[in-house]
Amino acid sequence: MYSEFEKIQKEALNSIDLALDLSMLDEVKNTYLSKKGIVVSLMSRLKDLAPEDKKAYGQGVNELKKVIEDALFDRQRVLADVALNQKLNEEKIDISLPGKTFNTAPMHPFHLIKDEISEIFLGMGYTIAEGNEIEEDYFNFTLLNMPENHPARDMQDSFYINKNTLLRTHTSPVQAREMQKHKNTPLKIISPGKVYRRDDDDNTHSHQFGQVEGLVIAESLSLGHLKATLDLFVKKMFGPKREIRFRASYFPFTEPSVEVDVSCHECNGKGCATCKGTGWIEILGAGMVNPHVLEMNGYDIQKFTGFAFGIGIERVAMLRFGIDDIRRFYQNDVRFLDQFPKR
Ligand code: FA5
Repeated sequence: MYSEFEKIQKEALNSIDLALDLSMLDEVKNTYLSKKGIVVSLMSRLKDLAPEDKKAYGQGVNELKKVIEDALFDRQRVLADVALNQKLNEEKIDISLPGKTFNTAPMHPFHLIKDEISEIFLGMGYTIAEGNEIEEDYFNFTLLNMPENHPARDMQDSFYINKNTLLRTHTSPVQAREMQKHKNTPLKIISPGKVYRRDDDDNTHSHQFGQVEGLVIAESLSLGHLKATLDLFVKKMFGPKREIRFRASYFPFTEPSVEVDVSCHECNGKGCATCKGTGWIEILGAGMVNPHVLEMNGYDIQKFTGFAFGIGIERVAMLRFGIDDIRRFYQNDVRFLDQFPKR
Protein backbone atom coordinates (compact mmCIF):
# COMPACT_ATOMS: atom_id res chain seq x y z
CA MET A 1 0.00 0.00 0.00
CA TYR A 2 2.75 2.46 0.97
CA SER A 3 4.68 1.65 -2.14
CA GLU A 4 1.59 2.89 -4.01
CA PHE A 5 1.91 6.25 -2.16
CA GLU A 6 5.58 6.39 -3.12
CA LYS A 7 4.75 5.74 -6.74
CA ILE A 8 2.04 8.40 -6.80
CA GLN A 9 4.36 10.86 -5.06
CA LYS A 10 7.14 10.21 -7.58
CA GLU A 11 4.77 10.66 -10.52
CA ALA A 12 3.27 13.82 -8.99
CA LEU A 13 6.70 15.42 -8.32
CA ASN A 14 7.82 14.48 -11.79
CA SER A 15 4.72 16.09 -13.38
CA ILE A 16 5.24 19.22 -11.26
CA ASP A 17 8.85 19.47 -12.46
CA LEU A 18 7.78 19.06 -16.06
CA ALA A 19 5.09 21.77 -15.87
CA LEU A 20 6.49 24.58 -18.02
CA ASP A 21 3.88 27.23 -17.21
CA LEU A 22 1.17 28.03 -14.69
CA SER A 23 -1.65 26.48 -16.70
CA MET A 24 0.22 23.14 -16.97
CA LEU A 25 0.85 23.32 -13.23
CA ASP A 26 -2.88 23.89 -12.67
CA GLU A 27 -3.65 20.72 -14.56
CA VAL A 28 -1.26 18.76 -12.31
CA LYS A 29 -2.91 20.30 -9.25
CA ASN A 30 -6.34 19.24 -10.52
CA THR A 31 -5.16 15.69 -11.16
CA TYR A 32 -3.94 15.25 -7.60
CA LEU A 33 -5.72 17.67 -5.30
CA SER A 34 -9.17 18.47 -6.81
CA LYS A 35 -12.38 16.92 -5.43
CA LYS A 36 -12.16 14.22 -8.05
CA GLY A 37 -8.40 14.01 -7.78
CA ILE A 38 -6.12 11.11 -6.80
CA VAL A 39 -5.52 12.23 -3.19
CA VAL A 40 -9.27 12.52 -2.41
CA SER A 41 -9.93 9.11 -3.95
CA LEU A 42 -7.12 7.59 -1.82
CA MET A 43 -8.71 9.17 1.26
CA SER A 44 -12.13 7.75 0.36
CA ARG A 45 -10.75 4.26 0.76
CA LEU A 46 -10.24 4.92 4.50
CA LYS A 47 -13.77 3.91 5.42
CA ASP A 48 -13.20 0.38 4.02
CA LEU A 49 -10.04 -0.31 6.05
CA ALA A 50 -9.71 -2.24 9.27
CA PRO A 51 -9.73 0.13 12.29
CA GLU A 52 -6.10 -0.68 13.19
CA ASP A 53 -4.91 0.28 9.70
CA LYS A 54 -6.85 3.54 9.46
CA LYS A 55 -4.42 5.74 11.38
CA ALA A 56 -1.29 4.81 9.44
CA TYR A 57 -3.16 4.99 6.13
CA GLY A 58 -4.64 8.40 6.93
CA GLN A 59 -1.23 9.74 7.96
CA GLY A 60 0.29 8.34 4.77
CA VAL A 61 -2.29 10.08 2.55
CA ASN A 62 -1.91 13.37 4.47
CA GLU A 63 1.89 13.26 4.13
CA LEU A 64 1.53 12.56 0.42
CA LYS A 65 -0.88 15.48 0.12
CA LYS A 66 1.52 17.81 1.98
CA VAL A 67 4.51 16.84 -0.19
CA ILE A 68 2.47 17.50 -3.36
CA GLU A 69 1.13 20.82 -2.00
CA ASP A 70 4.63 22.02 -1.06
CA ALA A 71 6.07 21.03 -4.41
CA LEU A 72 3.19 22.77 -6.21
CA PHE A 73 3.73 25.91 -4.14
CA ASP A 74 7.49 26.02 -4.89
CA ARG A 75 7.01 25.37 -8.58
CA GLN A 76 4.22 27.92 -8.72
CA ARG A 77 6.60 30.60 -7.40
CA VAL A 78 9.28 29.71 -9.93
CA LEU A 79 6.81 29.72 -12.84
CA ALA A 80 5.20 33.00 -11.67
CA ASP A 81 8.66 34.60 -11.69
CA VAL A 82 9.34 33.24 -15.16
CA ALA A 83 5.97 34.60 -16.40
CA LEU A 84 6.63 38.01 -14.86
CA ASN A 85 10.11 38.29 -16.35
CA GLN A 86 8.80 37.26 -19.72
CA LYS A 87 6.09 39.94 -19.53
CA LEU A 88 8.59 42.59 -18.44
CA ASN A 89 10.87 41.65 -21.31
CA GLU A 90 8.04 41.84 -23.80
CA GLU A 91 6.94 45.24 -22.54
CA LYS A 92 10.41 46.70 -22.22
CA ILE A 93 10.60 50.39 -23.19
CA ASP A 94 13.81 51.51 -24.77
CA ILE A 95 14.26 54.88 -23.12
CA SER A 96 17.44 55.53 -25.11
CA LEU A 97 15.33 56.22 -28.26
CA PRO A 98 15.11 59.92 -29.13
CA GLY A 99 11.79 61.54 -28.18
CA LYS A 100 9.29 62.94 -30.67
CA THR A 101 9.90 66.55 -31.61
CA PHE A 102 6.98 68.90 -32.02
CA ASN A 103 7.23 71.81 -34.37
CA THR A 104 6.48 74.87 -32.25
CA ALA A 105 5.66 78.14 -33.92
CA PRO A 106 7.83 81.19 -33.35
CA MET A 107 6.41 84.12 -31.39
CA HIS A 108 4.47 86.54 -33.57
CA PRO A 109 6.37 89.88 -33.73
CA PHE A 110 3.19 91.65 -32.54
CA HIS A 111 3.21 89.64 -29.29
CA LEU A 112 7.00 89.82 -28.90
CA ILE A 113 6.87 93.62 -28.92
CA LYS A 114 3.61 93.89 -26.95
CA ASP A 115 5.25 91.84 -24.18
CA GLU A 116 8.47 93.84 -24.39
CA ILE A 117 6.65 97.19 -24.12
CA SER A 118 4.70 95.83 -21.15
CA GLU A 119 7.91 94.61 -19.46
CA ILE A 120 9.50 98.06 -19.78
CA PHE A 121 6.54 99.77 -18.10
CA LEU A 122 6.09 97.03 -15.48
CA GLY A 123 9.73 97.74 -14.62
CA MET A 124 8.76 101.38 -14.03
CA GLY A 125 6.05 100.36 -11.54
CA TYR A 126 2.99 100.32 -13.81
CA THR A 127 0.30 97.65 -13.45
CA ILE A 128 -1.75 96.14 -16.29
CA ALA A 129 -5.45 97.02 -16.70
CA GLU A 130 -7.75 95.01 -18.97
CA GLY A 131 -10.04 96.71 -21.50
CA ASN A 132 -12.92 95.67 -23.80
CA GLU A 133 -12.48 95.35 -27.57
CA ILE A 134 -16.24 95.85 -27.97
CA GLU A 135 -16.83 99.19 -26.33
CA GLU A 136 -19.59 101.66 -25.64
CA ASP A 137 -19.57 104.86 -27.64
CA TYR A 138 -19.80 106.69 -24.29
CA PHE A 139 -16.42 105.36 -23.07
CA ASN A 140 -14.71 105.37 -26.48
CA PHE A 141 -15.63 109.00 -27.23
CA THR A 142 -17.93 110.93 -24.86
CA LEU A 143 -15.99 110.47 -21.62
CA LEU A 144 -12.83 111.39 -23.52
CA ASN A 145 -14.18 114.83 -24.37
CA MET A 146 -15.59 113.83 -27.75
CA PRO A 147 -19.35 114.30 -27.41
CA GLU A 148 -21.70 113.30 -30.22
CA ASN A 149 -20.97 115.24 -33.43
CA HIS A 150 -17.50 116.31 -32.21
CA PRO A 151 -15.35 116.59 -35.38
CA ALA A 152 -12.50 114.58 -33.79
CA ARG A 153 -14.70 111.46 -33.95
CA ASP A 154 -14.32 111.57 -37.73
CA MET A 155 -10.57 110.85 -37.49
CA GLN A 156 -11.33 107.46 -35.94
CA ASP A 157 -14.82 106.69 -37.25
CA SER A 158 -15.17 103.01 -37.01
CA PHE A 159 -16.96 99.68 -37.07
CA TYR A 160 -20.26 100.10 -35.25
CA ILE A 161 -22.18 97.12 -33.92
CA ASN A 162 -25.20 99.25 -33.15
CA LYS A 163 -25.76 102.96 -32.50
CA ASN A 164 -24.01 102.90 -29.11
CA THR A 165 -21.55 100.02 -29.46
CA LEU A 166 -18.46 99.75 -31.61
CA LEU A 167 -15.11 98.00 -31.95
CA ARG A 168 -12.97 100.39 -29.92
CA THR A 169 -10.94 102.77 -32.04
CA HIS A 170 -8.15 103.19 -29.50
CA THR A 171 -7.18 101.85 -26.06
CA SER A 172 -8.00 105.22 -24.44
CA PRO A 173 -11.49 104.15 -23.19
CA VAL A 174 -9.53 102.10 -20.62
CA GLN A 175 -8.50 105.48 -19.18
CA ALA A 176 -12.13 106.41 -18.53
CA ARG A 177 -12.99 102.96 -17.18
CA GLU A 178 -10.03 102.92 -14.80
CA MET A 179 -10.72 106.47 -13.58
CA GLN A 180 -14.37 105.55 -12.94
CA LYS A 181 -13.23 102.45 -11.05
CA HIS A 182 -10.61 104.15 -8.86
CA LYS A 183 -12.38 107.50 -8.44
CA ASN A 184 -10.17 110.29 -7.18
CA THR A 185 -7.15 108.15 -6.25
CA PRO A 186 -3.71 108.01 -7.89
CA LEU A 187 -3.30 105.66 -10.88
CA LYS A 188 -0.39 104.17 -12.82
CA ILE A 189 -1.55 101.69 -15.44
CA ILE A 190 -0.85 100.39 -18.92
CA SER A 191 -3.36 98.53 -21.05
CA PRO A 192 -2.20 96.61 -24.15
CA GLY A 193 -4.76 95.42 -26.71
CA LYS A 194 -6.27 95.48 -30.19
CA VAL A 195 -8.09 98.42 -31.74
CA TYR A 196 -10.02 98.88 -34.99
CA ARG A 197 -10.72 101.88 -37.16
CA ARG A 198 -11.63 103.00 -40.62
CA ASP A 199 -8.23 104.02 -41.95
CA ASP A 200 -6.03 103.75 -45.02
CA ASP A 201 -4.50 100.31 -45.56
CA ASP A 202 -0.91 101.10 -46.61
CA ASN A 203 2.70 100.43 -45.45
CA THR A 204 2.15 101.95 -42.03
CA HIS A 205 -1.65 101.91 -41.58
CA SER A 206 -3.97 99.00 -40.97
CA HIS A 207 -7.68 98.94 -40.08
CA GLN A 208 -6.74 96.62 -37.19
CA PHE A 209 -3.71 97.22 -35.01
CA GLY A 210 -2.48 97.17 -31.43
CA GLN A 211 -1.89 99.90 -28.89
CA VAL A 212 -0.53 100.08 -25.37
CA GLU A 213 -2.35 102.74 -23.41
CA GLY A 214 -0.63 104.39 -20.45
CA LEU A 215 -2.19 106.54 -17.75
CA VAL A 216 -0.63 108.12 -14.67
CA ILE A 217 -2.61 110.28 -12.26
CA ALA A 218 -0.97 111.86 -9.24
CA GLU A 219 -0.46 115.20 -7.56
CA SER A 220 1.75 117.74 -9.36
CA LEU A 221 2.55 115.84 -12.56
CA SER A 222 3.97 117.90 -15.41
CA LEU A 223 4.81 117.50 -19.10
CA GLY A 224 8.39 116.96 -17.90
CA HIS A 225 7.37 113.68 -16.23
CA LEU A 226 5.69 112.54 -19.45
CA LYS A 227 8.72 113.46 -21.55
CA ALA A 228 11.16 111.69 -19.22
CA THR A 229 8.96 108.56 -19.17
CA LEU A 230 8.66 108.35 -22.96
CA ASP A 231 12.33 109.17 -23.46
CA LEU A 232 13.28 106.29 -21.16
CA PHE A 233 10.84 103.97 -22.95
CA VAL A 234 12.24 104.83 -26.40
CA LYS A 235 15.85 104.39 -25.24
CA LYS A 236 15.08 101.02 -23.67
CA MET A 237 13.21 99.87 -26.77
CA PHE A 238 15.46 101.19 -29.56
CA GLY A 239 18.79 101.89 -27.87
CA PRO A 240 20.41 105.29 -27.31
CA LYS A 241 21.32 105.82 -30.99
CA ARG A 242 17.90 106.12 -32.65
CA GLU A 243 16.62 109.67 -32.61
CA ILE A 244 13.23 110.73 -31.36
CA ARG A 245 11.25 113.93 -31.63
CA PHE A 246 8.21 115.35 -29.87
CA ARG A 247 5.74 117.11 -32.14
CA ALA A 248 2.89 119.32 -30.91
CA SER A 249 -0.44 117.70 -31.72
CA TYR A 250 -4.10 117.62 -30.78
CA PHE A 251 -6.23 115.07 -28.93
CA PRO A 252 -9.50 116.19 -27.30
CA PHE A 253 -8.64 114.22 -24.15
CA THR A 254 -5.16 115.69 -23.57
CA GLU A 255 -3.97 119.25 -23.26
CA PRO A 256 -1.25 119.90 -24.30
CA SER A 257 -0.89 116.96 -26.71
CA VAL A 258 2.17 115.58 -28.47
CA GLU A 259 3.06 112.97 -31.03
CA VAL A 260 6.33 111.10 -30.73
CA ASP A 261 8.24 110.07 -33.85
CA VAL A 262 11.33 107.85 -34.18
CA SER A 263 13.80 108.27 -37.02
CA CYS A 264 13.01 105.90 -39.91
CA HIS A 265 14.87 102.54 -39.79
CA GLU A 266 14.80 102.18 -43.58
CA CYS A 267 16.56 105.43 -44.52
CA ASN A 268 17.95 106.58 -41.15
CA GLY A 269 16.03 109.85 -41.38
CA LYS A 270 16.83 110.75 -45.00
CA GLY A 271 13.31 110.12 -46.32
CA CYS A 272 12.00 107.05 -48.17
CA ALA A 273 8.76 105.26 -49.13
CA THR A 274 8.36 103.69 -45.68
CA CYS A 275 8.36 107.05 -43.89
CA LYS A 276 6.64 108.81 -46.81
CA GLY A 277 9.71 110.99 -47.36
CA THR A 278 9.63 112.56 -43.87
CA GLY A 279 12.49 110.61 -42.29
CA TRP A 280 10.32 109.91 -39.23
CA ILE A 281 7.78 107.29 -38.18
CA GLU A 282 5.13 108.16 -35.63
CA ILE A 283 4.90 105.60 -32.84
CA LEU A 284 2.70 107.18 -30.22
CA GLY A 285 0.38 109.94 -29.18
CA ALA A 286 0.45 111.45 -25.69
CA GLY A 287 -0.31 114.45 -23.52
CA MET A 288 -1.41 115.80 -20.16
CA VAL A 289 -4.89 114.50 -19.33
CA ASN A 290 -7.39 117.25 -20.14
CA PRO A 291 -8.78 118.54 -16.78
CA HIS A 292 -12.29 118.27 -18.21
CA VAL A 293 -11.71 114.51 -18.73
CA LEU A 294 -10.42 114.18 -15.16
CA GLU A 295 -13.52 115.97 -13.89
CA MET A 296 -15.97 113.96 -16.02
CA ASN A 297 -14.46 110.78 -14.58
CA GLY A 298 -14.69 111.85 -10.95
CA TYR A 299 -11.30 113.45 -10.18
CA ASP A 300 -10.67 116.60 -8.15
CA ILE A 301 -8.69 118.81 -10.56
CA GLN A 302 -7.49 121.05 -7.76
CA LYS A 303 -5.56 118.09 -6.44
CA PHE A 304 -4.79 115.78 -9.37
CA THR A 305 -3.04 116.03 -12.72
CA GLY A 306 -2.34 113.22 -15.15
CA PHE A 307 -0.48 112.21 -18.26
CA ALA A 308 -1.40 109.58 -20.82
CA PHE A 309 0.00 107.96 -23.95
CA GLY A 310 -1.04 105.48 -26.62
CA ILE A 311 1.77 103.50 -28.29
CA GLY A 312 1.25 101.78 -31.67
CA ILE A 313 2.51 98.19 -31.24
CA GLU A 314 3.11 97.35 -34.93
CA ARG A 315 4.88 100.67 -35.52
CA VAL A 316 7.31 99.91 -32.68
CA ALA A 317 7.80 96.36 -34.01
CA MET A 318 8.46 97.70 -37.54
CA LEU A 319 11.21 99.97 -36.25
CA ARG A 320 12.72 97.30 -34.02
CA PHE A 321 12.83 94.55 -36.66
CA GLY A 322 13.09 96.69 -39.81
CA ILE A 323 9.71 95.52 -41.18
CA ASP A 324 8.82 97.49 -44.30
CA ASP A 325 5.06 96.90 -44.45
CA ILE A 326 2.51 96.67 -41.61
CA ARG A 327 0.35 94.29 -43.71
CA ARG A 328 2.92 91.54 -43.14
CA PHE A 329 1.67 91.24 -39.55
CA TYR A 330 -1.69 89.98 -40.80
CA GLN A 331 -0.81 87.92 -43.90
CA ASN A 332 0.28 84.79 -41.99
CA ASP A 333 3.19 84.18 -44.37
CA VAL A 334 5.42 81.60 -42.65
CA ARG A 335 8.50 82.91 -44.49
CA PHE A 336 7.98 86.15 -42.57
CA LEU A 337 6.88 84.60 -39.27
CA ASP A 338 9.70 82.00 -39.18
CA GLN A 339 12.28 84.77 -38.84
CA PHE A 340 11.23 85.50 -35.25
CA PRO A 341 12.50 83.66 -32.20
CA LYS A 342 10.69 80.76 -30.56
CA ARG A 343 9.88 80.95 -26.89
C1 FA5 B 1 -4.66 107.65 -30.36
O1 FA5 B 1 -5.20 106.61 -30.71
C2 FA5 B 1 -4.76 108.17 -28.97
N1 FA5 B 1 -5.74 107.46 -28.26
C3 FA5 B 1 -3.39 108.09 -28.31
C4 FA5 B 1 -3.29 108.85 -27.05
C5 FA5 B 1 -3.49 108.20 -25.84
C6 FA5 B 1 -3.05 110.23 -27.08
C7 FA5 B 1 -3.41 108.90 -24.65
C8 FA5 B 1 -2.99 110.94 -25.91
C9 FA5 B 1 -3.14 110.26 -24.71
P1 FA5 B 1 -3.42 108.01 -32.62
O2 FA5 B 1 -4.61 107.91 -33.48
O3 FA5 B 1 -2.39 108.99 -33.02
O4 FA5 B 1 -3.80 108.35 -31.12
O5 FA5 B 1 -2.77 106.58 -32.50
C10 FA5 B 1 -1.71 106.29 -31.60
C11 FA5 B 1 -0.66 105.41 -32.26
O6 FA5 B 1 -1.29 104.26 -32.81
C12 FA5 B 1 -0.01 106.09 -33.46
O7 FA5 B 1 1.06 106.88 -33.04
C13 FA5 B 1 0.47 104.92 -34.27
O8 FA5 B 1 1.64 104.37 -33.72
C14 FA5 B 1 -0.64 103.92 -34.03
N2 FA5 B 1 -1.61 103.96 -35.14
C15 FA5 B 1 -2.57 104.87 -35.37
N3 FA5 B 1 -3.29 104.56 -36.44
C16 FA5 B 1 -2.76 103.44 -36.94
C17 FA5 B 1 -3.08 102.58 -38.06
N4 FA5 B 1 -4.09 102.80 -38.85
N5 FA5 B 1 -2.32 101.47 -38.25
C18 FA5 B 1 -1.30 101.19 -37.41
N6 FA5 B 1 -0.97 101.94 -36.34
C19 FA5 B 1 -1.68 103.04 -36.11
